[in-house]
Amino acid sequence: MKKSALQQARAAYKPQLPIVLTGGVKVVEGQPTQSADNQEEIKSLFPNTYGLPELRFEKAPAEEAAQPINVGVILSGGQAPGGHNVISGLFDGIKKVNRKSRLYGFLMGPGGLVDHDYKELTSDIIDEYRNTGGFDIIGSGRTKLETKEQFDKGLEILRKLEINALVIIGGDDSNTNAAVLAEYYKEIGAGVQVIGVPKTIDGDLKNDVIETSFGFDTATKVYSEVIGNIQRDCNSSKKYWHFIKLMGRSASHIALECALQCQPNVCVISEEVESKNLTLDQVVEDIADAVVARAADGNNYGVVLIPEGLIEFIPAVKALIAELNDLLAAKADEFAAVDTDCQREWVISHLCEANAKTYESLPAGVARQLTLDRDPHGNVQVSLIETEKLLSEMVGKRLEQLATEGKYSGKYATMHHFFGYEGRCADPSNFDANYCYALGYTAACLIAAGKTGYMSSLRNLTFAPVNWIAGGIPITMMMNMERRHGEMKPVIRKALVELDGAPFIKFTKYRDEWKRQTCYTYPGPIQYFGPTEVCDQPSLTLIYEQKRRKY
Ligand code: FBP
Repeated sequence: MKKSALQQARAAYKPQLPIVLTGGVKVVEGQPTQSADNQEEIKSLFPNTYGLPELRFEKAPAEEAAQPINVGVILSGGQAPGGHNVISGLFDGIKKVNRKSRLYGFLMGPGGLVDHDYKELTSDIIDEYRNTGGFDIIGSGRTKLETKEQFDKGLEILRKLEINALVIIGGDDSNTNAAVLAEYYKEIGAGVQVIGVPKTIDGDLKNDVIETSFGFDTATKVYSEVIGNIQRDCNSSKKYWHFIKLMGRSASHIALECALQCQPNVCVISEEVESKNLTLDQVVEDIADAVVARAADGNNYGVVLIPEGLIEFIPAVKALIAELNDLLAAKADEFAAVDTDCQREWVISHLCEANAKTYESLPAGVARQLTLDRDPHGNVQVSLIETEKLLSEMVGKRLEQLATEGKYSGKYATMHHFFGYEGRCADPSNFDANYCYALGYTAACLIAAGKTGYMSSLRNLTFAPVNWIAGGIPITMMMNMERRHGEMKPVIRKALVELDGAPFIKFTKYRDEWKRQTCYTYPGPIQYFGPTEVCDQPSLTLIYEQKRRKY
């Protein structure tokens, strides 16, 4: 396959490992842990893997293990830059334990395990994918691993290939499944360990012990580059308001990071909308304010960032979605049998009065999207809702009204964008290339230490990689009980933007200035070669959250 000049140069990049992982390691155990909430329920659901201690690796003399370890790996859910480096770190890690160790990749996500669809990943294959973006080495998928039948079917192939451990690279839902699988295999004495790796561009798989998920850094840098380019274009022609929707599912971490990087005129943060109990009209009013104020200064242009999950956070819509989730779970067959043209009426007639009213008030396309298929984890597919168009149209209507009242006399022309898929498979930034390789290598060390039910962890991430702290975090420690598909389930708690957190506070300090004035910054493309302050900066979110100096 023909390789670009950058691909060739990047193939030679050697990810930096934390110093503790450069020889042999020994495990240091911390105190027993507790789940994030609902401790009694989680403990009873995970009797074999609850309460495990946090683990930290320390340097020890290197020696080859007597037995090879065979490992299976699964890429689960949406793509995130750096997945290939997790796999190459895992490969190098298990080969370091014993050179006869083997790595098998299950194809197209968790479904590959159940369907026995796999390929062995040899050094020739791995070398083709080092430091590249994408998940194409084995593909990814969103099959939810949840039933005993699936686990048992998976065990058949794991036994056949003499696999000792399975590594699941995924987001909060996939790591929840990793914990359930680890518990089940431990309970039945299957002799298969399960280790999770925190992946998602959305940045919502993080907590006190997991500093960030991989892929967030690269994806937000890609989006910030293009937002910066749009801002420059907008500031040159001075004739459009650009409405840019950004991926990120429920949480607004991506939008917030891009706002900190680019200083747009407006950035809506869903978590704030929810906490202030704002209606859609109030969100529109706030954007219209910016348009009016800038028009008064002669600036009929601007940039608005919108997180893709916004609609779910408008309290009235949130209540509607919760009822729809339960309704569609309970009456799935009845709903499916209703003629498409009559589905709207069917839904309205089955909702409580308040939710029926909200449903009727939404534009038909948006309302319909809320009733369409969830992903296998029960999430509304928010990336399919065109919130950027919805908001820009509503702002347009509000401006017409203000014009008739003599309060606005500017010009309002709009452009719409959705940035999501553009960033998910970019070549990983140096940060993600190093982080991912170290996550994979750490997973190999956890397996070699005989651990199961753990998530691979690196901390101290705002420092240079040599100083990162490697170890394992019990997955049950991150869990609580939540309602899914109409039932209470144990899940990893999703990290939303904290309104008292440092990144949001930083944003609120400057946003009024950015709203009226033109304060755009232009982050430019990711740089792989050059001075460290250009190439190796972690995300601003991570820097502000860790409240530490840049390195
Ligand atoms: P994960 O949560 O699996 O990492 O996926 C993230 C994401 O990119 C979201 O930001 C987006 O809403 C969703 O995937 C899109 O899903 P799909 O790839 O199935 O279109």
